[in-house]
Amino acid sequence: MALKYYHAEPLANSLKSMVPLKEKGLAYESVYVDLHKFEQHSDWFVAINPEGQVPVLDHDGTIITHTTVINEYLEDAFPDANPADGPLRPRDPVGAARMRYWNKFVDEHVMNYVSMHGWHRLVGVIARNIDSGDFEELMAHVPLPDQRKKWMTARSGFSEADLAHATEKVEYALAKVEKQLGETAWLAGDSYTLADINFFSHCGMMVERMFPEMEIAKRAPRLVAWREKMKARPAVAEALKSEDRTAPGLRTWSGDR
Ligand SMILES: N[C@@H](CCC(=O)N[C@@H](CS)C(=O)NCC(=O)O)C(=O)O
Repeated sequence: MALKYYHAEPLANSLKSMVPLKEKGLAYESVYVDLHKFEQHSDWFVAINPEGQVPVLDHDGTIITHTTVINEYLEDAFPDANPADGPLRPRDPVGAARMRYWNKFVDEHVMNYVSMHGWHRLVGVIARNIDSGDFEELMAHVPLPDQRKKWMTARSGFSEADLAHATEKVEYALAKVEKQLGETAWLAGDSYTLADINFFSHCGMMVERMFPEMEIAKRAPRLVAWREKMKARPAVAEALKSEDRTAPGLRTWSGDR
C-alpha cells in the first residue's frame, strides 16, 4: 500500500487532508507543490490533477481530489486506522449526517469567503508583482475558469462589496460555531470529527490575524478554547509544524506556528 500526498503549506485545503492522514497514523510520501512558482498549473502536476489544484491523494496510483472527498475516502479505505478517541467519521448515521452537515456548511459558506480575504492580502501581492505579459502567459495555464478569474481579480483587487460580503459570511460562521460549541464539545456532537478538521483548517489558525477588528477572543471564547484543544492534538500539531516554504515576508496571515 502506498500513499502520496501532494500539497502546499499546511494551511486551508492542504492542512485539511494532512490532519486525517496523521490522525490515522497512515504513512505517506509528502510531495510539496510550490504555489508561489505556479507548480499547480505546470504540465507534470496537471497530468496528475487536471483541475490544477492541491491537495491530491494518490493511493496506489488512484488519484483522489477535493479535500472533503479525500477525507471520506480515507475513512472508507482505512476504516480500522483511527485515533485513540474514535473514528473521524461517526459510525452511527445521525453522527455521520451531522458531520456532513458541517462539512457542507464549511465547504459552501466558509471556505471561499475566508479564502477571498487571504487572496486579497497575499495572492494579490504576488499577482501584482508579475509583469504583464508573464501574467497573461501564466493565466493561460490555469485549467479552472473560476480559478483563472480569481487570479485576475486578485491582481486588479477584489471589490469592497465582495470583501464586505465575505466578512459577513465569516462573522455568521463564527457565531454559528460559537453557538454550537455551547451545546456540544465538538462541531458534530460529542466526538472530534472531520467537521472540526475542516473548520479548523480554514478558520482556526488565521482568522484572528486576518480580522483583528472582530475581537474574536471576546466574541467567541468557546471557539478559541476549541481551537486550542485542536492545536494540542499531536496529529494537528505535527501537521502545523510540517514543512513551510512560504517566503518569510509572505507569512503574515498564515497563522501563529
Ligand atoms: N475544493 C478543493 C479546493 C482546492 C483549492 O482551492 N486549493 C487551493 C489551495 S488551498 C489551490 O490549489 N490554489 C491554487 C490555484 O488555484 O491556483 C478542495 O477541497 O481540495
